Amino acid sequence: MTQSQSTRTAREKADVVILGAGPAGLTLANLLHARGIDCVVLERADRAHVETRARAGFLAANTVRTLDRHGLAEGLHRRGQPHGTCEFRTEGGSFRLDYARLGRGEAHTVYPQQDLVTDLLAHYLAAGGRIRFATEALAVHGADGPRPTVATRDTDTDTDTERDGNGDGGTVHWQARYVAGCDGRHGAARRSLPPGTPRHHRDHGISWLGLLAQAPPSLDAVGYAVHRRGFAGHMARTPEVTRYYLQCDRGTDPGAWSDERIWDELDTRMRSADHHPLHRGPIIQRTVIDLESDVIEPLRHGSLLLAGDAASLPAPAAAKGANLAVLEAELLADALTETLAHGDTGPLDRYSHTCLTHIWRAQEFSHWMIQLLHTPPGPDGESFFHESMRRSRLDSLRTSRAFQDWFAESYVGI
Ligand code: RFL
Repeated sequence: MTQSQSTRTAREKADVVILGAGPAGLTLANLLHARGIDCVVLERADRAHVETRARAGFLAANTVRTLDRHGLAEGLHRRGQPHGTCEFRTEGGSFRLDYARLGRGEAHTVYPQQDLVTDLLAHYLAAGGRIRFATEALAVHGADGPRPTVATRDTDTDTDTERDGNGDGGTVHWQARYVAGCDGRHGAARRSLPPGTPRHHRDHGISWLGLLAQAPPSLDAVGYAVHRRGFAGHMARTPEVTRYYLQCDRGTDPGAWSDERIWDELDTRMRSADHHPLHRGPIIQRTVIDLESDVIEPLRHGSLLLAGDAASLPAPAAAKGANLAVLEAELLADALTETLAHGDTGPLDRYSHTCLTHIWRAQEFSHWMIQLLHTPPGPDGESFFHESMRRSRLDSLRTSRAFQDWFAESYVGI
């Protein structure tokens, strides 16, 4: 470090330093703060960005129960919508599954992720919780010892309102007893893992155009269209905004898809002519999502613990990521509380193993959904084989009550 850098270096402290203000980081922060554990959240983006980042929407019954247990579900109950039906549209016809009446009889609640994050943040700040926006974690050092540090830098030197000073753009080193890596798959926590840490990764070779339309939902169900031109999906978000997906070629430029082309393609794959037309409106978000899955194993490296997308990325075909994030945040909060408040390190020692059991089940179902919904890229022969298996699976799903119960339990379960 040069002399000029060292003069701009400051030090701060918290027992638990949480990287990232997504569903994982903010759930964890709320729980720890409520139990009197000294913690701080460091978030790279500014508050407005965090509160408007549209991603998930389908929250599992277990997620709602978890948030309820800690008084964090008020907004969700006020504005979220219960949801328990999905509709498959295929070459051979369409069928519906009222999954909330199958399996364990559990439904989803549809509540946009940015609203959940806004609620969690408001609750945390109202309770006096500490957070630093526009603060990027660069690296976690010393995680193999009892005093890890996190090196950070300001990403917005003009906005000091959410920080306690240090607005000079210099480096701040946070000293902690534990660091919770909740900063997603491209965050500093993953980058700070020891070289050689196993990352089990699968690229499914499939891409989606992920779309948000300023238009009401077109059907009162999740829509899964299996079509020879590729998969198309429909998922409610709010009465005014609906999420759609279109399978597309890898490397597609989202800007090359006009609104009209998107709606025409959605109408074709969703077989609107056989049902009813989709409610059209301006496309307000279009991104290409390459379907990839990965799991870091173990989730604990000394005093650095991973949760949410930083721990495991399930491809979004089964709506598991935000649900796992909340589940892991609660497990981590319990484990850190036991350790820091009562000196019992047992739950922290078991944290990784406990989470991985849930993570691999979610990964397995997400993989199953990907195979159900897509024609994989590959030689014709393999595709024919896959097509036939997929048709057979859809048949089982349409006709077998036992299969439907399994589907419902896996679809909503976490
Ligand atoms: P997040 O939400 O990505 O938050 C991470 C936060 O960390 C910050 N950050 C940093 N901060 C400090 N220093 C750094 N170096 C940092 N690097 C990053 C980021 O700015 C951010 O604020 O992770 P978290 O909390 O683990 O939550 C995971 C969920 O966001 C994710 O799994 C879900 O969105 C996945 N997902 C869905 N999950 C569901 O359970 N149900 C759904 O319906 C659902 N739909 C979806 C989805 C993901 C999607 N995309 C974007 C692929 C739909 C889509 C389109």
